[in-house]
Amino acid sequence: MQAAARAYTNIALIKYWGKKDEQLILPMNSSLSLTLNAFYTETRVTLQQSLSCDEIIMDGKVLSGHSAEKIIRFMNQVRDQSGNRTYALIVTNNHVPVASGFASSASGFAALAASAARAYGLDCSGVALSRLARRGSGSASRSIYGGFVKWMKGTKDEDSYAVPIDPANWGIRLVVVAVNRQKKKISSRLGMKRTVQTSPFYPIWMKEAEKDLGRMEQAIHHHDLEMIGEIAEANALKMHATMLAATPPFTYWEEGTLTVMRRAAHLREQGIPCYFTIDAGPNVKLICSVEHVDQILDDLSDFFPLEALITAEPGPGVQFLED
Ligand code: 2P0
Repeated sequence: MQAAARAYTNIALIKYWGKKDEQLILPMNSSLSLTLNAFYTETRVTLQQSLSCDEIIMDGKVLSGHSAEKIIRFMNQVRDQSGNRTYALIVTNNHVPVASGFASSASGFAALAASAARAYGLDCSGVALSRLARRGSGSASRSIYGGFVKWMKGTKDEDSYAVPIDPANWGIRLVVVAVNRQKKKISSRLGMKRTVQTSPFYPIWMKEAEKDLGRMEQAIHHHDLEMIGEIAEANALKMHATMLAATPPFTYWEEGTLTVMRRAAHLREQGIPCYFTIDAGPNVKLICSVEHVDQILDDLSDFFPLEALITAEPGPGVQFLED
């Protein structure tokens, strides 16, 4: 009647941007990510007969409002699937480096899916957990596994889930540059909806994303870091281009975002392979090889405080925690 799990966040190299089904969280395009060891969430779910609603404690504080509603909607699905109507105490803690600016729905819903599935006696296979995590947040479907992970868009609830494709244990690193830690004004959910509905670039994005995915799988297969970086950078730019063409237009980029993009180009001119990717926010992640991390940090430290620079290694998949 209780279970706990830890899940790590992931960064998409081929982005998920747009939903075909908002209720089931089925994506318009398949995506591919790298799970990271630097940021994780631990969640314990305890069923309690005495409760008249779910009680959620996040990072030591009682959670209310929109974030709580999202979790309660998710828990209602867990109760529907299990046939057990008991409410739960949900205690969740995010382990993110101070000042990183990261609060991740990917690690959050992956940890919640695993702990809730076990506590309510649901199927805890990788496929089942990935499908369940997806119902909380699309990117969470990928955090069930470690290393490089592909989320196959599928056509319905049953066949839209992630699969591991490579352990990523051959020296790839991500240098995360925290440009701004404020909560963003346009959520990913809203941003992708607006883009799907209004951006004339959106149909092109879907075609390009599928092409990029195929090429990325080849690059990963060959452990070709430069190819991985080039494809990831181009894919991120295409996703951000869809937003500039939306009505009303928007961008998540800030001045600091552009600074990091330019440093990546500069570092490449110096012969250091270093490529950026950017999610629905101003922060930038630089894809590189372990042997170039120090040179990259050295370059960036002229522009950003050291606490804004976090080096992440590939991380593992979801883990159940014992008492
Ligand atoms: C990704 N992002 O693939 C993309 C790239 C942001 C940009 O997945 O609405 O929080 O909960 O399914 O998973 C962020 O979107 O969105 C995201 P929902 P989610 O990582």
